[in-house]
Amino acid sequence: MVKTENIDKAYEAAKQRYAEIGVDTEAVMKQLSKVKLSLHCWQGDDIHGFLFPGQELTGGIGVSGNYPGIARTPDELSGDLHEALSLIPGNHKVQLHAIYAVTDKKKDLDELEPEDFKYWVDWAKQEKIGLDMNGTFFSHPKVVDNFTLASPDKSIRDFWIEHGKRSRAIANYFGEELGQQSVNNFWIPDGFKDNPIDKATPRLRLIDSLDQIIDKKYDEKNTIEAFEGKLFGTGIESYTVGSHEFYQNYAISRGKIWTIDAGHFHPTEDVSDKFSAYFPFGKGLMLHVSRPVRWDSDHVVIFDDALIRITRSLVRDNELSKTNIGLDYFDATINRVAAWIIGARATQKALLQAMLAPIDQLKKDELNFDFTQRLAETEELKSYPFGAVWDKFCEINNVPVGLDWMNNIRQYEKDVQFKRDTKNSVTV
Ligand code: RNT
Ligand code: ZN
Repeated sequence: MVKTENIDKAYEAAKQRYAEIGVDTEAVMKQLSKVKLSLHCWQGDDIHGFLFPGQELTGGIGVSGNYPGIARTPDELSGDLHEALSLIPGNHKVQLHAIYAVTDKKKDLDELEPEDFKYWVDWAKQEKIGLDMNGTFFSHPKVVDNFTLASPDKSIRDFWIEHGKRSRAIANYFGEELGQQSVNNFWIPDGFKDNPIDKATPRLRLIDSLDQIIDKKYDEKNTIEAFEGKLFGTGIESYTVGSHEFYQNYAISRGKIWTIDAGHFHPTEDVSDKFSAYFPFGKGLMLHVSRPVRWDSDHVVIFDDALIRITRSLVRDNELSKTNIGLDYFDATINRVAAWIIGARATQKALLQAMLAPIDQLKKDELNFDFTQRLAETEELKSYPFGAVWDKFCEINNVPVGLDWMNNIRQYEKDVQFKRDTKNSVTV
């Protein structure tokens, strides 16, 4: 166990060091406690959901690993989410996918209603958290030849349009019931493995489908739609209908939100450079914080350079209030609850480090073309004692400090996760 007196001593010293450069650690901790992360429910059960047991995962996304303790029921998944939330400082949100509906009779994606999510709303009320939404446009027989909303087949499009409309009614219900806006994220897997002849028409079909979905007006206090592009996916390497430019333009022209998934770009692209180019035109941003590794876009988020660049841009350019930060990755080679905690805590640490900087002073140096000062200062800042402030932040938010949260996980595995009968699991 990390000793309280050591946390406090280190924090007092850190507070002084930051005060010397004009940074108020108390104010920064307050600022950090206001940033909500949206935890992605699908990390807990390898994106299976509850609507279609045994359904194969499609859409070019894949989960590898078979660490014991996967959640198989709504109670197991919500219990695991509760465990994760209790080990992450602050108050957060959870993002659901349509396939996580809890229904008494079998229902298809074009039949879902708000009441099919009552289970989650009741749970969210207990947890005092908000819910975000995602339509599920994959892992379903009506994804035909990698096409959904942009399919040339009208009956396929109509099925998915209806699903999109239903997802909006559900997100609106989340907002109404929980008193905070529910972001409804749209990602579709449509595209071609090999070079298409016609790159234009599928995009026009997608616009038409999306326009039909968003036709009905909902109060934005309750819900707003976000649209997520991708460079490519496995199986659609040559052409993605919903590319980044497509959705950025779509979101701007329709007064909606653009989603940037940090794993969806070419590896040398700096995602953090995109926010300030978008915000003068766009209403808001949804982030899927993820970590690309070679061809995979969904490794567990860690405190790496790409993440630090993202949080620095959000903080320095004052974009946090217009940005919804969600997590999106899946790893079944490690404890799935720990995966949530590692990614969430890494994101918060990166935000904290970005906030612990004399930003106004740095901006002045830049305005004065004092690039020497700017570079020297930003380099020194990297080894300032932000870890001591992070520990204090955990302490005052009543979550374990340092690695202590792993004791909770080891206990939770023993008491809960390892007792689950994996023989009955749909992943076997
Ligand atoms: C896929 C997108 C999408 C999914 C989730 C499960 O490439 O990133 O956000 O990961 O909807
Ligand atoms: Zn994503």
